Amino acid sequence: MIKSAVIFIVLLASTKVSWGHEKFTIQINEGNAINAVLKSEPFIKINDGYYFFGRESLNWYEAYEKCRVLDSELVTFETDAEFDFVASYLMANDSRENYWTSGNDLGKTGTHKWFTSGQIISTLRWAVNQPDNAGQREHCIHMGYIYQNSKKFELNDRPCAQDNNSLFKYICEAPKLETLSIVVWK
Ligand SMILES: [Ca+2]
Ligand SMILES: [Ca+2]
Repeated sequence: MIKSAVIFIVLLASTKVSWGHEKFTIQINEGNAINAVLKSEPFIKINDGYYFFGRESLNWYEAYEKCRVLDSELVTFETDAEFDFVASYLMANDSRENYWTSGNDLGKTGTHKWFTSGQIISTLRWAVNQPDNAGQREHCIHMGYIYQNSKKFELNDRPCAQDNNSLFKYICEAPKLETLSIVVWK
C-alpha cells in the first residue's frame, strides 16, 4: 500500500524546479515517527506493537482467519522482548489462557517458523521439554501456562486442529507502521 503511494508520488515529483532540483523529497521512517494520533481499535498498543486478543476458543486455522478478517495475522514474536511485553500485559490482566501464535512446523516437521515472516523461531521462551510433537501431531505453537506448576507464559506445540483440547484464544498483530514524509519546495 505504502509502496504504491510512493511510486505515485515519485511520478508526481518528476516535475523539476528551475535550477534542476527535484521539487519533492520523500522520506520513509519506521513507526509513528511524528507521533500522529492513531485510531487503532480493536488493536491495543503494547510497547511498539498493536495487538488484538481474540476471546473465542478456536483451532489454529480458524484463529488465523479471524486475524485476516482484521487485515492482521497471528502474532509473531520477532524477539523474546516482544514476547515478554505481551506476556506482561496478559499477566497484568490476570489472564492464564492459551493463545495461538503464528508459529508452526507445518512446512517441515521439526523446523519451527513464524508463518508471517518465514523466519526460523529462535527463542528462549519454550516451556521445558518443548516443542515435543507429542503423538506426532503437534505442529502449531501457542503461548500459555504449559504445565500445572508453570509460573509464567511459555511456548508449546499443540495439534493445529481436530483436537478438542487445542481450541485456544488467539493474538492478532497489526501490520507495522511506517511514516511517509514529503518535503516540497513551495
Ligand atoms: Ca511481532
Ligand atoms: Ca507439545
